[in-house]
Amino acid sequence: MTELILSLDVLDRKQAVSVAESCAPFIDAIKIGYPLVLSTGLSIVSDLADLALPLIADFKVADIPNTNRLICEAVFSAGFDAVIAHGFVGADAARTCVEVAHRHSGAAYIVAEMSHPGATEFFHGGVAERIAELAVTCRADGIIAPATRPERIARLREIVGSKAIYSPGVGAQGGDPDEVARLVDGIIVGRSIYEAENPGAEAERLSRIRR
Ligand code: 3DU
Repeated sequence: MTELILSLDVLDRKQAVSVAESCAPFIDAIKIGYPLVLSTGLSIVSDLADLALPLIADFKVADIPNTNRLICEAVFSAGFDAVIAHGFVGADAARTCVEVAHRHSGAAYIVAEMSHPGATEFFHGGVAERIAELAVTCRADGIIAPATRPERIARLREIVGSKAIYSPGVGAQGGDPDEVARLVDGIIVGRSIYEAENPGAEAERLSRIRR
């Protein structure tokens, strides 16, 4: 069944914990990025630990191999279960993230193509395909692909095969959860859930339409 991943991009610790608690019965993981961590510090990881859900660090790691290694070591030491890294930095840098993740029994996902309109400025002409190939070569656990362009997900699926595809861009960015859920292993949803009047109810609704 397609997973539902909550993208917890709120800035307030109490709100983050409350949204996560209300959604917990209906979601498979929580994705945390710079907005929340820069607002609350890494202690938000222990605040969410009781929910016993995998925590994915969406830091889109994109540096030289040594710096990627230092970042990913800090991510897993903080208690995260997975990290998201960019692939455009090249195989050596991306592979470092995968190696650190696996050493910590965690997972690493590589951004193959992004979901916003401006992404097409550089993610075209086979770039995303090459990054998806890199993700396979580097033994990443999966890729991130855009829910706003289902035809691109289908193309990238041809390259990564049974590797996981997680897809942001559902809801607020225009992606259709029904259409995308059929193509991917997990949909990543932020604003549609945490800005809803009742985030738990919205998470439950999305959990019912996923395949
Ligand atoms: O648009 P939403 O509010 O559902 O949030 C989507 C999340 O996924 C957000 O954290 C964003 O930074 C992340 N993301 C994308 O939206 C698109 C990408 O290509 C990669 C990550």
